[in-house]
Amino acid sequence: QTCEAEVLLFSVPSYACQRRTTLQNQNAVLTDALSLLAENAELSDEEGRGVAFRRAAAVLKSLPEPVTSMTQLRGLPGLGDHSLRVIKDVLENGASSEVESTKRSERYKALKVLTGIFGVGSKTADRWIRDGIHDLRQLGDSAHTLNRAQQAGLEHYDDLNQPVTKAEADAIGEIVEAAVVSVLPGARMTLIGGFRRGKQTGHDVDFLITHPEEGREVGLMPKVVSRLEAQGFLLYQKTTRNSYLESKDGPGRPSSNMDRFERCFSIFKLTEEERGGMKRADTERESDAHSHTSHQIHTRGRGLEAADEDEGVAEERSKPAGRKRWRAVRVDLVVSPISQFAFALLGWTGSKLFERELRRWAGHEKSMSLSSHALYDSKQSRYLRATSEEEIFSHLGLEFIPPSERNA
Ligand code: DCP
Ligand code: MG
Repeated sequence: QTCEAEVLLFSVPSYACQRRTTLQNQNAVLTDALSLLAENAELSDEEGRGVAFRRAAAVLKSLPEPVTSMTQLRGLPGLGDHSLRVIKDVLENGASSEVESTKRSERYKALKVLTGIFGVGSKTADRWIRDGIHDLRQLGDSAHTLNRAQQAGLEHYDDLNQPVTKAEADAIGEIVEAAVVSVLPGARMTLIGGFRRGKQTGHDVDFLITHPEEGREVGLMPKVVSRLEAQGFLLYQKTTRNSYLESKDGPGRPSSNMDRFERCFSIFKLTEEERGGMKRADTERESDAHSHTSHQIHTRGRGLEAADEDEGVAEERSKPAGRKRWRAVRVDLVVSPISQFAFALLGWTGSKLFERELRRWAGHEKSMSLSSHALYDSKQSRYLRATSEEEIFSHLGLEFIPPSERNA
């Protein structure tokens, strides 16, 4: 950092994978604004705009102090005109008019509600909106047929839109690990995704499974799934070799990087006993939009008991017999052969932007191609092996960034 006159200036390298980004975000007000615009762009299939806003937000997340004036942004990478306008608006007026009008727009609200259904991506949501469907009630009343994932998503809408806690992730981890080890002794399981980066909540729980002897992992996923199913833990599951599944990750998803692992998308049934008697009230509601729509389905009597608990009194009033004693949680399982484990671990730890930036760095700066399976060096025309994340960073000529500092 250099000091120029009275203004504190920051010095930030341009790729997120060159920076340490912890969860202690000093510029949350600004990054929330930019993230909302990024989300809106992604939901509207404007990938480029989405990435630009994500990059701008990530630069601000990496700063050690809150930004208080536009002059502090001089020389920072990744801040385009549009992002700068948004930041200026927030700094000068306390809020961005573009963000506020986006939040109020019917289209944004409808996209949020509809893509909040597991199995519904931006394209499906857009099609429905063009057919006049803006909320769950209209969807229910329409003649649209839902696929199996979407039906499960709708059925467990409230639960799946409530953040998963670390304690819940750990409880599920114990159950899944027991199933994994029982069908393949010696197999190992690692928590990946946001929880590995130290997040206290997430939208799902992600696990990576492998076995120290190459090849022993083959055929493991169906066995694990059968076991969990027999134990009554799965409300929904889809196991796939090709990971293409329409998801709210949308167009940003680099499916080519991920489509070769055995993967299982599931909805897990976590009972209160397994959660160790944790109360639902421990977790926060995610957004007003969701509570609002959940109320709509609730009043239509779709039997989403979760809504009762939010309202306290409603519980006694309408559901004397049974408070729901479990919750649904999205769980993703990935199986990797040990030879690819380090790449899978790095590729599935995130954040999404950090991953994107790693691949951009590899391609643009090193003429290499990085995926969740391998690292290919185009100059040497060969694959570079690695048995740890540290080795991969080293191949890439990057300083090692631990998971807790990959929260770009
Ligand atoms: N991933 C990725 N690109 C995507 C989707 C996923 O690189 N388009 C990788 C990085 C993610 C990881 O997979 O961190 C898990 O995906 P999630 O969508 O579960 O993301 P997180 O776990 O980071 O976030 P959340 O806390 O919302 O679950
Ligand atoms: Mg996750």
